[in-house]
Amino acid sequence: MENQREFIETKHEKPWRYEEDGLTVTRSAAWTAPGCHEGCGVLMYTDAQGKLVKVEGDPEDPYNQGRLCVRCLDLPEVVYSKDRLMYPMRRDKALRGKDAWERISWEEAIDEIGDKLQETAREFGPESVVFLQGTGRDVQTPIGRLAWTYGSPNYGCPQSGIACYMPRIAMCASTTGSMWISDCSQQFQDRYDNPDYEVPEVMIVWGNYPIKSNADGFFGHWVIDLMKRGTKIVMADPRMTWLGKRAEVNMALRPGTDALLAIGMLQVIINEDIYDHDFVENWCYGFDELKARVNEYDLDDIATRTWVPVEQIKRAARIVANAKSACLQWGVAVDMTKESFPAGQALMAFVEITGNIDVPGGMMSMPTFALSIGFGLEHLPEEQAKKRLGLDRYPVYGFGYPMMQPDVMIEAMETAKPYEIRGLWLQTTNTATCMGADPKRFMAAAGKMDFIYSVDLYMTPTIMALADIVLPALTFPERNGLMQNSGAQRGITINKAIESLGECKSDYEINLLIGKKVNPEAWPWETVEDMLEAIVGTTGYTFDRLRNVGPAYEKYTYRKHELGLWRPDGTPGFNTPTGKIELYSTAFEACGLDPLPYFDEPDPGPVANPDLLEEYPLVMTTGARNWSLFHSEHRQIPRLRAMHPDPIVQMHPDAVERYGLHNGDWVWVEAPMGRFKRRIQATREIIDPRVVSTDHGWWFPEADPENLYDMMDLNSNNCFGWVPGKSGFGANYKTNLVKVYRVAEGE
Ligand SMILES: Nc1nc2c(c(=O)[nH]1)N[C@H]1C(S)=C(S)[C@@H](COP(=O)(O)OP(=O)(O)OC[C@H]3O[C@@H](n4cnc5c(=O)[nH]c(N)nc54)[C@H](O)[C@@H]3O)O[C@H]1N2
Ligand SMILES: Nc1nc2c(c(=O)[nH]1)N[C@H]1C(S)=C(S)[C@@H](COP(=O)(O)OP(=O)(O)OC[C@H]3O[C@@H](n4cnc5c(=O)[nH]c(N)nc54)[C@H](O)[C@@H]3O)O[C@H]1N2
Ligand SMILES: [Mo]
Repeated sequence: MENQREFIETKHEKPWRYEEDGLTVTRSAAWTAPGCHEGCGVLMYTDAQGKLVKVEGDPEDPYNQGRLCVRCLDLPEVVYSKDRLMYPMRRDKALRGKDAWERISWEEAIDEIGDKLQETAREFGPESVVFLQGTGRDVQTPIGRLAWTYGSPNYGCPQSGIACYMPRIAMCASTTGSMWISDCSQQFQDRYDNPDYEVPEVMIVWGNYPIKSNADGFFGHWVIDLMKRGTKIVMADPRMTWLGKRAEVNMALRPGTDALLAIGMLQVIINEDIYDHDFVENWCYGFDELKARVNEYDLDDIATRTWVPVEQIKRAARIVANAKSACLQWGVAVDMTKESFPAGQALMAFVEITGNIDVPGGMMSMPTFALSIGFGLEHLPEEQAKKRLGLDRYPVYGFGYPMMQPDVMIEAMETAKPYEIRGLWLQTTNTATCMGADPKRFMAAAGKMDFIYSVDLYMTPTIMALADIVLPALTFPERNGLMQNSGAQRGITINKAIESLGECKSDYEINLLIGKKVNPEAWPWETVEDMLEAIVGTTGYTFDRLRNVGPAYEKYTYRKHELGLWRPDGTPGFNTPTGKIELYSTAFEACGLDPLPYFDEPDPGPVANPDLLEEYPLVMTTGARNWSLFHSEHRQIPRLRAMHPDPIVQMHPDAVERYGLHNGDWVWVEAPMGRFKRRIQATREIIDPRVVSTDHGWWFPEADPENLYDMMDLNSNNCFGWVPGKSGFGANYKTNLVKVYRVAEGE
């Protein structure tokens, strides 16, 4: 196969497996399970019995350079947890919600699933089965493949508006032809020492807390590396944080007003004429329209609504625009505002009109190493592809990622329109506890399904409530795998260090077994290793070679638009209809959407619903990540749980006092739609007295399974409906109106 790609490899002193002080060390990459977005280089230490005893960061890996988070350091507790699922189990459909599982063999499980899928395809069409995953994990590759090779176009995430990363990706892809991330030298094997690299003068950290979340292939400690090298931080976060304290400015905006604040900053940058004229004239489309649009807003009104003083908005805008280089490190808060597209557009415009695209220390494009999302899509017949849920209502879903629209999915489950949905495949998602909005509605809709199958490591409230068969998956030390997508920038193998526990199988193997039942031609491999070889082979590597020389970095070229490297015809520019970065989006216009950034007041919110304020006086944001828990995971891991033992709601001490409450009280947090329990964590000045911030994904694995481990009382998503933005992307998971009151005795 022709392969013109150029890779730079990592030099290792030792082979990928070696002996040290009586232990065997296996070099690998840490990616799920347990959940994580990273692929940090790790060294796994096993003893003479083959037991995993210790995990350390790999100092030779350029990505994390020896550093590692607590969830990896505590990996042996996760791998050997007594709560892990150990064999396949089945439950009578009539007993959903009851702890009435029977152990079955793999053969029975795979036969039953395979037969049911085939029968359903014959009777209702394969589109009647929906294949759902949670957040991005390396094992998502075979999930999409299973859906498409079965013939279903309905693969995706059960999260309203796919309000995680996809809105940013879809927006960037539509307006620039690529996805852009902060340049922290992660694309270079020699990192900060690379001669082409320059440290950004300013990093804008917006709706993201990278130090704790390390999201989407971005290692949070890079921000600190950069600060040590002189980078200044400009932040927008309703809470004051460790990083916020060290920033030039932290704009403590009202949750959900991101688009408005960004429009305010753009107005300053444009009206003070501190943007990059040259870049705008040569490479951007629609600047005059953008200028006119942002000037429709009044800066004083922006300050009043966002709660950020005019002087602070001006200061932040000037720091960004006057910097030699600036990058945008943005997070899920941008997707979790319902109108996430215009919010993202306004934010990207900072780095676009200041000429920070594809320059050192600015925004870099995100290449992938090998085949990732879309692996197997060619097997989906065209007439099936057209049936993807949501394509007709939200045509922008036709650009880029082939995922179905989840809010249309839940409607289809309820109404059988545009066609019947008969079954769910849940792999790597605890939907009712975490990803889905309005768990009552999701569970009622799922209750109508003819069958629900799930693959997980642990019993979860979702599986206990809904599944008919559950299959036990492997953690990453027990299997091989490949880091290939996310913000990876590099290829690296995941290497098995220990034998698998119980009867658990890897997600890849499970899908290979089922794939062979439903479409054997599309799953020609005998083993998972053959499949991985096929994937890695598209780069010219073999698995074994990559294991020895990885991570392998594809040569990165800056200023690709000047060199004609984006467009299929080789002319300079970007891969968009106008050949330029579209500040005014012709793609959105073609889809009937507003082509320019705008702001819609969050609803419920204090400005949209002043009538609600008397009863629900506080603005709530949710989900800010903590060190030891990944979404709904890790609650059953003693040391990690000890770091964050209870679900919390953070409140300013004045607010705690105003409502007659105390630090540590158990309270109900109640929105117009529903309520959930939390413990008060009274903060100092880190949070505005008008705002509360709470964590998500809670259940108590120690509680009664048949009460769904108390999940319904603990679920912050009782307060959020399935209500996406106008584009079908984005949902308000991070803004609502609530009241807080003490839990009564016995409740
Ligand atoms: N209110 C509120 N809700 C939110 C958020 C928020 O900020 N606020 N954040 C949202 C976001 S951004 C996301 S991405 C979603 C995440 O939602 P999910 O991805 O659904 O997250 P989890 O609840 O951790 O569910 C993952 C399940 O997969 C299992 N698992 C982990 N690794 C593997 C694996 O390798 N194989 C298999 N088979 N199973 C595995 C875990 O044990 C767990 O039960 O939650 C969303 N929910
Ligand atoms: N430990 C751990 N790491 C994780 C996860 C996890 O569950 N645990 N989840 C992973 C996943 S799937 C994701 S998507 C990422 C998400 O990770 P991030 O993108 O970092 O998102 P959050 O931690 O939810 O919130 C980041 C910051 O946004 C602030 N914020 C809250 N509301 C708003 C708002 O309206 N506007 C603005 N500008 N800021 C706001 C919060 O105060 C918080 O400090 O983390 C990933 N990493
Ligand atoms: Mo996410």
